[in-house]
Amino acid sequence: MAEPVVIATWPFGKTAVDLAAKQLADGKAALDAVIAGAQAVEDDLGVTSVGFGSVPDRVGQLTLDSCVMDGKTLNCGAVACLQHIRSASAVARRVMEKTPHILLVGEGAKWFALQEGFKLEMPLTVKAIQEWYDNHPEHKKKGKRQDAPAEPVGPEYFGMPIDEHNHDTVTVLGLDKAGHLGGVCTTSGLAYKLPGRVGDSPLIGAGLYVDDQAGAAGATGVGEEIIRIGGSLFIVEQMRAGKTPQQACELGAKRVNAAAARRGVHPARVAFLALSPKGEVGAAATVGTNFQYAVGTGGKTEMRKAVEVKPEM
Ligand code: SD4
Repeated sequence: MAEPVVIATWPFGKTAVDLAAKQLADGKAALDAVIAGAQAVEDDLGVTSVGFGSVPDRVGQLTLDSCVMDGKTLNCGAVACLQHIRSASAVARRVMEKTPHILLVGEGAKWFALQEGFKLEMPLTVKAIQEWYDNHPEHKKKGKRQDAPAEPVGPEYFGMPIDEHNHDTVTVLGLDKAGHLGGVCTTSGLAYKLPGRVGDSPLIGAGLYVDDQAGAAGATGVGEEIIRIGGSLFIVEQMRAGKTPQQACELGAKRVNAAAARRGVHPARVAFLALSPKGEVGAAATVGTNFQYAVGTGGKTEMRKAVEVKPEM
């Protein structure tokens, strides 16, 4: 019997890990536990980058992206640009279970969710709308926001520095007592993104990949840079080839750096985390990401800070 382990991105990942770890200890399957954990973050209106209460896109619409994957069967499901439905990860799971497809988007994803009995809901909070208005690139006549980092790391995104205020995804990876891996990734994407923009988070192989025979990996950060290198699948394949999760994540961050160098730009903020079938954990990020993640095992949850991989000169 395996010792259960669960890991999740960012400080709010602790909420997910606490809940998922309890479920894993009770013998629940990894996929059930990680989705329950992710839903707790989606439901938290204080988190402005995952689920309801998040800061919306350029024109004020909140669109959600999510995917789930089961390491035992390689079954997976995803939704992108989902509007007015509370839990994107729950709908992604239904896509996996009830359809022959993997990814549903936009109106189609919403239609499917309604057929499945999900409710239409108003996703915006006053706090999110206020933050959206105050920091909207077109509303800020006087240049940079006051709290912008002195030297923003990574590309400016339509005039917004990519920092912890306008993105963050919860990715949760778990190993259950039966030795199976499960994973979920769920987000509102980048605040002020163009309408219709889809990041890495609902893309199997980019934001998430899970295979009992090799390991699980997930991502957070600027999705364009994660998609560009096929981030999560790359890391899982490194583990399949014998790398530890830590080595694999560092290679992933290195690859993001190398891809940026080929375009002559500074690497954007990107972070990876990974879990091996034996329960070993790894994480790495590009410089300036300040990536923290929660690890739950043996009845305890602890926060760790990821190694940052410097670009080669
Ligand atoms: C995206 N990867 O939509 C997501 C955003 C995120 O930390 O994770 N930010 O690009």
